[in-house]
Amino acid sequence: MTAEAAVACRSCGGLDLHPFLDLGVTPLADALVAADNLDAPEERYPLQVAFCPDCALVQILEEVPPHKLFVDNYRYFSSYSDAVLEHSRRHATSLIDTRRLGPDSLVVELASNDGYLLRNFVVAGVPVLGIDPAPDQAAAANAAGVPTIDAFFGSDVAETLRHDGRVADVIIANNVLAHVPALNDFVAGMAMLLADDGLITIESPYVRELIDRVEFDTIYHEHYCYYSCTSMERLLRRHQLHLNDVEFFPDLHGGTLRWHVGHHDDPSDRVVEYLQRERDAGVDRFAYYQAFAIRVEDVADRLRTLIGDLVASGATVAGYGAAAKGATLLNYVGLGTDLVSFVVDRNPHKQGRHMPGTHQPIEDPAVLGERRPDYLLLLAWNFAAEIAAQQRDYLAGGGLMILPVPEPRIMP
Ligand code: JHZ
Ligand code: ZN
Repeated sequence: MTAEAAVACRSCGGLDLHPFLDLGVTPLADALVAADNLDAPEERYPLQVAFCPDCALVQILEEVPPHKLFVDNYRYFSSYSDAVLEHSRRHATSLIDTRRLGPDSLVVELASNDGYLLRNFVVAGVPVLGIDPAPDQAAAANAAGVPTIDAFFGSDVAETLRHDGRVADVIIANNVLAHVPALNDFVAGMAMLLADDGLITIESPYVRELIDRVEFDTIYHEHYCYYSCTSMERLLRRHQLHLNDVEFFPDLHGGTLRWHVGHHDDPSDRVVEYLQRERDAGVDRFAYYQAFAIRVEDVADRLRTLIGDLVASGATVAGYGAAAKGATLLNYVGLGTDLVSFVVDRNPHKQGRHMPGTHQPIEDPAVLGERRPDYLLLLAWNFAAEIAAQQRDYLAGGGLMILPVPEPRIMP
């Protein structure tokens, strides 16, 4: 199966992309397989990561059409993670305070999913608009009282909204810029929709953490791009937008940055510091990425050996979290149902289906009580603390958890 292979950088258009990691030809990470479809061939696409020396953006070469990823096969609902809900509630509360938002304001969220974040503004009486292309999630948001347009955002949507007299005081773009192939059109749309004195906040996993903590499993076809402050700043500047502050959340999705962006140019000391530290570390040069493939292979080998040895000694292993990153991990490491027999996930939209490629059945976490696997491989390792707290009984009964990255180990 081949889709478009990108030859030009999605940000600067540079033609000198340097590949540094090849994860093979893999199924789409969220294309969970229905039980009656297990014999049908799955669509598979190359998964190769490259660095652009012209603007420092890390990106995959393949360009699977977004419709296939976010409309046909998307079962990710943000509301199934308590840590995400709490992080979002705090974000909303702080925006309401610092931006003095009220009944005359407008908060727009791009990729608003099931309304997990915007509902905090709704209860505070602040008008909101969600925009999300995933039909089931947009419908769930509307049903929950969060007005949501079911569409891909871009300059055309921004223009229509502007034409209707809608201007955003705050635009929130959490975990969406990684998911956008037409990056410049998307950022142009944000610039167009933002009020003169408005604020955009953007959250995305930090590429430095991906590299340093060997989070190779967060690479999949939905994630076209992987950001640093350097690449983000260069992208924004092209659209007369400015990076004015940056915050770091080390535990969120393996290390997330939140960038504060506006029409005016007023960088905080933190922005200046982050950019300087990235230059010092070489995040803007290819050498920084070159050894990554060897480290990924080493982690994969060790995880395969660890689980292979456990199973050979008679132990049973299941996976926790039918996460997109779980699909990359199982497929790249080569963990079939002979090694990891099933996966649990509390999202009912995922239960009853099977992991892409490796085909583990996805069950309700309640089955752990009866089936009691000896080990739980944390495919959603980013929620290790939340899962451990929730699985106290499993742990108290002698069950053990395995963390796959940054190096495979049995917890604690
Ligand atoms: P989770 C998602 O990636 C999707 P994924 C997306 N591509 C993205 O960019 C990142 O998030 C940021 C379940 N779970 O969130 C819920 C439990 O069952 O790490 C999820 O299915 N019980 C937009 O899919 C999965 O695990 C729990 O207690 O890699 C976690 O997936 C918790 C906390 C989660 O991301
Ligand atoms: Zn570039």
